[in-house]
Amino acid sequence: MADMLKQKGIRTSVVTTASYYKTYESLAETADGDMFLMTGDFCDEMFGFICYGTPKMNVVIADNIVSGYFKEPLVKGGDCDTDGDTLSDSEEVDWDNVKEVHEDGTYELYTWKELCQKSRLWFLEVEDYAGGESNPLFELMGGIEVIPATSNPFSADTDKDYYPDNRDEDILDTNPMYIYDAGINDSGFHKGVSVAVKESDKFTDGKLTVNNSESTAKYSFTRRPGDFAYFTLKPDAVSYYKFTNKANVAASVTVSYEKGWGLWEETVYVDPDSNGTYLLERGKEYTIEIYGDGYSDYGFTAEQDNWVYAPDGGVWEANDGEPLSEYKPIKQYYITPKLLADSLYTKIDNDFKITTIYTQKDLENVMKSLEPELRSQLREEINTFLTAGGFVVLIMDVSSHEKYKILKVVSNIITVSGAGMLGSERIEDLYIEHIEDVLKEGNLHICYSTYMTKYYNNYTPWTTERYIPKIQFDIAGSVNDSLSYRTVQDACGFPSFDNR
Ligand SMILES: [Ca+2]
Ligand SMILES: [Ca+2]
Ligand SMILES: [Ca+2]
Ligand SMILES: [Ca+2]
Repeated sequence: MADMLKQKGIRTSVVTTASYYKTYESLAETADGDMFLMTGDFCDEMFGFICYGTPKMNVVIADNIVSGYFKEPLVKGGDCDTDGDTLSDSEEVDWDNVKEVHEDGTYELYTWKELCQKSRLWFLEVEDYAGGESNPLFELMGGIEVIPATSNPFSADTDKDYYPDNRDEDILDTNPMYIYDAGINDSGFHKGVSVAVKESDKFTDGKLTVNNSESTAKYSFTRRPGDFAYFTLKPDAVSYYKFTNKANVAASVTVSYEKGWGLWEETVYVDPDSNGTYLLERGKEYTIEIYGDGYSDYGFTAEQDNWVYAPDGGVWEANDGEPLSEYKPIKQYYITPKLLADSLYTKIDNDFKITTIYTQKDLENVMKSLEPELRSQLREEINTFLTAGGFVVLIMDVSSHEKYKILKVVSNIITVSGAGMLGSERIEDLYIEHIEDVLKEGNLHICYSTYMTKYYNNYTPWTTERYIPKIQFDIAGSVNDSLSYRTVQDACGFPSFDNR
């Protein structure tokens, strides 16, 4: 029967389950056909069978066997690249383990069994092919001639780790995908300048999207369900990160790093904070492992999360769990003009009185910089004079009577300019009213820092108005576990001062 088909030039292939494989094997072999095992998703194989003119070839990579079709017959030195990974078919083949290569580039092959035996010297496995004998398909396919290969010529990504074969450091083993930290650096947002997209310095299959109107910079990846996927990230500075696994069924994310070395090496898992973000340290190499159940590919995004929306101000704090240098500030208060004006002055019957308007305990923390003593000093020491450029407020540094900070208010722009040029008159009520107007116009957002040393408190403009940086890079470069931040609305439950 098989001979008859062959004689008539009818090439016969068989699609069968494993149990009938042996029954039909000789038929397909005699009639120059192919065998297709109905295991897993064999659509690709069928597609290849229908579309390609070349016969199906069996390729062995280490201890695995794959079958497929070359776009053009395989020839040593040929430049056909079936899978489009820029390595030619010939470059993906391990010609040293091909039985014989003729002058014209054609060749003769070992069977898989011969290849395994050849890779073993006595009990020593000299090549990875020796491991093929324990492959479940070996019993079935051990006698078939195979092409030995260093990478899969039918797949652009042999180990399915999303690094294509031509870019993969380790073609047969999973490498974590690279997340370029500089690309997602969010420190430039909320400062009124556009953040540009940065090119990755290494290969990544992620797509970097910078959205200046939403102040986000994130990498997006697509991963297949049912496999763990890995990413590596080495922060350039201590930062908060948000990792989002968008698998629509069961989704997981774990973040870890290796500690110690050799026998003492251990994996340390990092817990997310209550917002689900991770505080990661500078220079440490973190591995992010994700998993998604379900049937369809899913998305994964990685971004920094170093800003908190604080329309009513807030407090940033580096606790001294670790000793901070005496020059490092431990607290910064971000104060809105309304909050400042309200807490400095209340106008009652045309008289200005200093009153405490907010009584909530948490708000007292925010207002600590303006506690009664300090507040009265501040009021006493505020001096004004008008300039051509606009309204200038001189605020005396209350803890060092030799220094003065000058907040120059021009429209919405505030600059700190110069120090030590006090010489004006004590403030008059007229000017207090004027100051209050300026404050209430919303022109004076300030950031007040307390320092550990008693010599220095200072006021600087809150240039990222309505947003507080969770991390002060210049201050907290080496602080990791001791950072905290609170917004006024978190602390007090106020929806917003503007809406009250
Ligand atoms: Ca290729
Ligand atoms: Ca390949
Ligand atoms: Ca790969
Ligand atoms: Ca790899």
